[in-house]
Amino acid sequence: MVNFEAGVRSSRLAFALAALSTAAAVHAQPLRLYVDDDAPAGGDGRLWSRAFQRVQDALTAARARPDLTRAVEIVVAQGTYLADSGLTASSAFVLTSGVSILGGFAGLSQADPNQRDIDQFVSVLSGDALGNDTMNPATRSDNAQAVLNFAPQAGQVEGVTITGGGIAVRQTMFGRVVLSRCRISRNLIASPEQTLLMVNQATLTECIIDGNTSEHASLISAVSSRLIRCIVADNRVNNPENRFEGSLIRGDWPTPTFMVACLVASNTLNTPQMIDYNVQMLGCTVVENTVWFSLGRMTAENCVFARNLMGLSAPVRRNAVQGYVESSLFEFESDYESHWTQLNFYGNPQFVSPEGSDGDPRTWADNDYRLRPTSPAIDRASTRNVIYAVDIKDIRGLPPADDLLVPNLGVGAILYLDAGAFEYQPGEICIADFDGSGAISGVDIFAFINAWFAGDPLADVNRSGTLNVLDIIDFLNAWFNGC
Ligand SMILES: [Ca+2]
Ligand SMILES: [Ca+2]
Ligand SMILES: [Ca+2]
Ligand SMILES: [Ca+2]
Repeated sequence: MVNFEAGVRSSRLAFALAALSTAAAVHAQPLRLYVDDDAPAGGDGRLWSRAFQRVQDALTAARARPDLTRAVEIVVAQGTYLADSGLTASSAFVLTSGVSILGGFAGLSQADPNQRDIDQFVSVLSGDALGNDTMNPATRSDNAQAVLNFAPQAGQVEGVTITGGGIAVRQTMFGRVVLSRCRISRNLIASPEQTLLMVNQATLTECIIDGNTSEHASLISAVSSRLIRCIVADNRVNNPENRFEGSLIRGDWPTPTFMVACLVASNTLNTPQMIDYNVQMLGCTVVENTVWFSLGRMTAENCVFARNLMGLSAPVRRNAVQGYVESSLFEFESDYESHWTQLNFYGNPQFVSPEGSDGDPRTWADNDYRLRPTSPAIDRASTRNVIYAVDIKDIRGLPPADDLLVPNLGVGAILYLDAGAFEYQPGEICIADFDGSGAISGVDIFAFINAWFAGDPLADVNRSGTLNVLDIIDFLNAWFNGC
């Protein structure tokens, strides 16, 4: 009996799988629906010239398609696409089964509407129904409660800017969020029940989360999720009522949330921790953040922690981490409060230009957190974590590189991975560009000489471990040769 039933089940399963694979073979190409706010009215979305004007109309058409086994890609031209009004308790854009949204297309404004560049052709999905948002909460009363919602079996969202939340991205139960190359920006969370991301088992790849504010305990709730090669910068958690709770990002037990090759910069948190509740950071650069007590109760491997401020009333430069920390660079030796640590090291990470061209370290976008060739973070990280069996790339997508001038002090399968989110590529930084401006000028000579007389390790340009006259000769040789 048992065997018979098992046989029936497996033959049904085989039949179902065969039917599915046939359907997949027939409809290998997803159905494309086009959206462009510059399109003439009345389009059916089947061509650029007949594009829908609104993303909502494409989502409705996708839901009504006769063949639900066929995936749909909603292709969105540059422009700002606002929520419908009256959605203050629901979501502006709901992805249903098999439906994806791809932004960053030129659309009808260009000769080739299929031209795609997500930085040049910005497609904005906004929860702001009236298009009147400022950071004043009163301008948000018309906004949809959430901008994007992933229903079960939804596809992915790639190359759009998500703004005008409250909640920027959430999922219906059993929905699963997949975002790539998206920017989640200038959302304002005013309710204690909401967070910017309310996700479980989400995957965010190469996304930028910046300029968002939460008035309450935590900004992002991402349980059992992965943030890969993402930037989390210039966000605020004000949390005026309870300094003893909340964070920038929180996961949950039992399955950790991974942050891999991410930059976490210039966030300001009136909370005790920044990263909290079962988050594992690998190969991240954590810099220039302000937090009340610690950078987080987390597991960290191969990270760089530097230039962070702690204590909001009288902040001190300190980079404390609580948790297990391995093969990471700390600015100061006293910087972790961990119970378990090994193979960590200390010192100035020697970023190329931590202030950037505007001279202001707090404005992150122009700052250059790549490593100088003299950085102590080069060629000494650990690749023992199982996540590295799959993929090792830095935030730019570059693989580990072996600098032959630096001994390989790492542990694991690869001995020359660097700590931090930016893998130093031998030769990419010229030692003569001493101020990291990207150009070589007389300013670099003054900057170098000042550093040399000050005994700054940055002036050890030939990496001998000591400052001496050979560094001056090597610097001037590089300067006169233009590198
Ligand atoms: Ca508004
Ligand atoms: Ca700057
Ligand atoms: Ca390396
Ligand atoms: Ca090496």
